Amino acid sequence: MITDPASRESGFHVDTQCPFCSVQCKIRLTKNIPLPGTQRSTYSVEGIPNAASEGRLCVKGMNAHQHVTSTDRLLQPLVKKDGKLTPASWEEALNRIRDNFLDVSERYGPDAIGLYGGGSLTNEAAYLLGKFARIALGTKYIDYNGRFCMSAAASAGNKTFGIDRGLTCRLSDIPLARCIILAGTNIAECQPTLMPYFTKAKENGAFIIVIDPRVTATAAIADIHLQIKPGTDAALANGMLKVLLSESLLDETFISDRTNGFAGLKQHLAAVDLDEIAEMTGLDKAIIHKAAVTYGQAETGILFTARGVEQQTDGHVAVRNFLNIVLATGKIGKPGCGYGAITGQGNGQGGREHGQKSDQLPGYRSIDDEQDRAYVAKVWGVESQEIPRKGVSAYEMMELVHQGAIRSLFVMGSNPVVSNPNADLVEEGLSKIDFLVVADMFLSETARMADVVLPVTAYLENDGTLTNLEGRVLLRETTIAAPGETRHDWSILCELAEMLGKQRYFPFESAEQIFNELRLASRGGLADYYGITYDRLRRDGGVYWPCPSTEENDTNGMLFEQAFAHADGKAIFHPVQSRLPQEIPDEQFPLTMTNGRVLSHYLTGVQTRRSPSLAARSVENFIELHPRTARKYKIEDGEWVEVSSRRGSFSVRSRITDKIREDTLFVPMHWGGVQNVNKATSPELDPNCKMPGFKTSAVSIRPLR
Ligand SMILES: Nc1nc2c(c(=O)[nH]1)N[C@H]1C(S)=C(S)[C@@H](COP(=O)(O)OP(=O)(O)OC[C@H]3O[C@@H](n4cnc5c(=O)[nH]c(N)nc54)[C@H](O)[C@@H]3O)O[C@H]1N2
Ligand SMILES: Nc1nc2c(c(=O)[nH]1)N[C@H]1C(S)=C(S)[C@@H](COP(=O)(O)OP(=O)(O)OC[C@H]3O[C@@H](n4cnc5c(=O)[nH]c(N)nc54)[C@H](O)[C@@H]3O)O[C@H]1N2
Ligand code: SF4
Ligand SMILES: [Mo]
Repeated sequence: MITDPASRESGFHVDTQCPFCSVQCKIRLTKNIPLPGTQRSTYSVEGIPNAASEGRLCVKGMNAHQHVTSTDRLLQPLVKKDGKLTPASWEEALNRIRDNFLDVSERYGPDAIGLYGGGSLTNEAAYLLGKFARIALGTKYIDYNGRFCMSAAASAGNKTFGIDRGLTCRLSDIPLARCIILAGTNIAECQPTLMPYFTKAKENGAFIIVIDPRVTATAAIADIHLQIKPGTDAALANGMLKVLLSESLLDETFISDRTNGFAGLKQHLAAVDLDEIAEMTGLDKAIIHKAAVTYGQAETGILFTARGVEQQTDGHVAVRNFLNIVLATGKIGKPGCGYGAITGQGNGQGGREHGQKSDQLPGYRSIDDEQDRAYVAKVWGVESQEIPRKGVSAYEMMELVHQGAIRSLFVMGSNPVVSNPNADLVEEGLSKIDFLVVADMFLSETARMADVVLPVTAYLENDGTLTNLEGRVLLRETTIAAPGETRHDWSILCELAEMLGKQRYFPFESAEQIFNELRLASRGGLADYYGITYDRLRRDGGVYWPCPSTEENDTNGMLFEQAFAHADGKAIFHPVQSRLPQEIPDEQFPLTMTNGRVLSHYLTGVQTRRSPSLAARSVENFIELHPRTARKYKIEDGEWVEVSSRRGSFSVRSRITDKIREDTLFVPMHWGGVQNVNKATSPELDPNCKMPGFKTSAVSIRPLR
């Protein structure tokens, strides 16, 4: 055990979980005691076998401990005095927050306070943040960064299947699939330890179809690569459905027994013209035909989507159209079949189930549903009228900040000035807000703007559960003490609640006690965790939800074997119009820019840049462009370019590659400041789920000489 991460005298040994992506690989980390005569401790990292990662780790997991032991860690609260963040005691910091919240609430009403959470928080912290907003503060304004991540796929799953769990099957089904479609997902860089499931499928003879405007590391395993024009996935899915229909590759029995609404889809497909689809998507008609037929003919198949399809203003319906393909061919609810929305953040799945979304209560309950409200009110010991109604989505909260309607904002586990679309507006809003609190391990771009910064524990020091991309709940325990004066997210919320006079609703002394209340609050909901206990998690290593009973072990991970989650047990087809991307290139902004990730950095890079081994792999941002595009705009490889859109401009170094479409540019999202791609992205939101159209913006580029 150690008390200070910088301590060089003592060693430790801890079994933990990677803090980054949704696979949640299990790690054994050992800090070795320095040899006599040497100063520096060394660390050994091993993957521990568990059902998802099977003992593998990627480069981020191997080096995750480096940010935890970084000398940049915040070890003491900071309070702004004379415009400067200055070390302060917890008492002073929390008093500042309490005084402000009470004052703002009295003067402008509780809705003038906003909370902004994140998908890296444990289930316990995410649950408590939702409860804190509604019960300790009484505000309706709470949302979280998963809005930018999972909202399109989650809402599509809810509408089509009646439930949203990232994978409807198990990872172990992947090697059994004869055809796999990977739409807008770059698993090789974003969930690298899952790649062996796909290579095993390929060894078993699977045919792999990748849909991506770039030749990614994932596309390297593709048998067909559909190098699509950004933002046209819904149209491609229409083309594939048309082929499946005309080639009679539909599963008529499945359609009639297990679904509703096929007649409407069929009627809609009659008007779909493959030549038009080819034109819109920039793909060859024959290759669309081949992809559809291969998937249709395969005995088993799994279709995956991720942010490439989903972070669009039609992301919700684009996913629904891919789900139409899955349903029409009956490839779901049986071994080797299913759909997967590849979840992003470590707790991207659990973080969207227990109430940090503006429209949601724990257990995936709806904040608008009277029965749901009454149930949760009972668990919380309040009247259901006391629970506020729904608020607005993450970016809309930032608009309210900008307009001055939200006067105080509490950010826990996010770096919104970098990760929101239209970042200049967000930065402007936060720079003039009355009061900003950030709970973080580091002085992120957002924390730097705060009035109070609260230092929190990192994954190595903080107990809790996280739910991986499969819907498997995993327990992360620790024996390592909180360094310096850092505190757990959940204990900060409990203490603040007490200071606001709401102690009786937040009497928790451990993460496990919070989890036990979460179990009750989720009981009978769609995401039912009631049957999951810490002891069971310790014993079984991980448990799939839904898990309604502590008694029987009836969760095998496969959903929809007998029925879908709608009241009548049937899934719903939804006809989707093909449309052009949200922003069409024109004379002034002639190119389409998309964006995404690289292997060694995580999200806004606040953590990975503090890991020397990871930072060294990618030190600065870049823009990928095709050689012919580079020639046209007189850009040389490696030179700085300015990229501009209707929203704003940023500058990055060029990287010329023929692995991208000629009409498309690609920029990673991991850097803030002048290199921030989000200065140029569009804040237009998908009306169905409020996902911003991150992945398609019309831009211009010019060399910066
Ligand atoms: N290394 C690393 N891993 C991560 C993360 C990270 O930051 N770094 N973040 C985690 C999180 S939170 C998330 S959400 C996931 C994200 O995981 P992914 O969604 O796989 O990641 P992205 O790189 O954003 O986008 C995936 C691919 O979509 C393609 N794409 C862009 N536009 C389109 C389009 O219009 N249509 C189609 N079909 N494809 C398109 C991009 O070229 C890219 O290769 O990764 C998780 N894992
Ligand atoms: N252009 C563009 N923009 C995007 C995307 C894209 O593909 N393109 N992707 C979007 C997606 S999918 C996502 S998920 C968002 C994510 O974007 P952000 O929400 O900004 O995510 P992070 O960069 O992980 O920021 C998390 C912050 O919380 C801190 N942190 C980590 N763990 C904890 C914890 O346990 N407790 C507390 N209190 N703090 C913690 C970290 O140090 C960091 O400062 O970005 C979105 N923005
Ligand atoms: S980043 Fe993801 S794949 Fe890599 S070690 Fe961490 S959890 Fe595993
Ligand atoms: Mo994400």
